[in-house]
Amino acid sequence: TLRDVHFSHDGDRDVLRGVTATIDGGRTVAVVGATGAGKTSLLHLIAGLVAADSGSVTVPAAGSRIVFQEPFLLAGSVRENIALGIDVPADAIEVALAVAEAQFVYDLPAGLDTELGERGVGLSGGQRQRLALARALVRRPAVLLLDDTTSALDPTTEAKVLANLRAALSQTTVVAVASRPSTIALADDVLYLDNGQVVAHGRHDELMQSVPAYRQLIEAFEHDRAAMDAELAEPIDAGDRKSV
Ligand code: TTP
Ligand code: MG
Repeated sequence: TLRDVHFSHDGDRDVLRGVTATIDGGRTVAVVGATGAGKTSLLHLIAGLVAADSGSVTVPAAGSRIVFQEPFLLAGSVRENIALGIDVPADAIEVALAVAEAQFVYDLPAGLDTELGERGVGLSGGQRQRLALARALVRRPAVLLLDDTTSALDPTTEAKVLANLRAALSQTTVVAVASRPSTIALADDVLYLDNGQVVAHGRHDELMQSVPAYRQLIEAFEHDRAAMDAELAEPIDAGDRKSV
């Protein structure tokens, strides 16, 4: 369980303005909002990466882990990239890879011993995201913070990962920034942020009914997603793809 009653400033401009939210332990909460609304800043606060200027952020003592949208890879083996310096039993790695739908690593030339990074094998965006998720999972987080972590996955794989997380981590609170409507609909609750403020907190279908601005945002996300899929049908440079 975590409770926030806080403000946060970046320099002289408030990024989060009087955010109050209680997230019950064990739930999956989607953080939804337009670009710049303060979603990443909110996760940074929960993770303790930044401090609130006023108000308070309370998280369970067991510690939280944040997985970023563009997960970094170190020059090192798959195993080293997952363990990142902690001692992880082999079966824990296996379980984490299964939950993250990252079994592709077993098909790499040397499996878990395959060297990654500049001198090694390169991974796709979706593969990196899944590996980064496995890295977070072996740390047995009490609160798992995902910042559009699964956005580069196809919708089917993304839905599988979320279902796995729910099954494997019934005690873990998951706070996930999400922009794909089908993903948002899977969360227990939605925290809708606009311009640094919590505008609504409730079930996705309820907010769709009762909060017109939320419904418009979701419709815009759907529209963007459709445009992206159409773009994918064209032979474009992969570098032109936006992440939503
Ligand atoms: P974010 O919290 O990054 O907004 P967001 O995560 O909702 O946006 P996106 O969907 O694009 O990821 O930013 C809110 C404001 O805070 C924005 O004006 C940028 C600013 N900001 C900083 O100045 N420093 C930081 O480290 C971060 C994370 C944000
Ligand atoms: Mg962000």
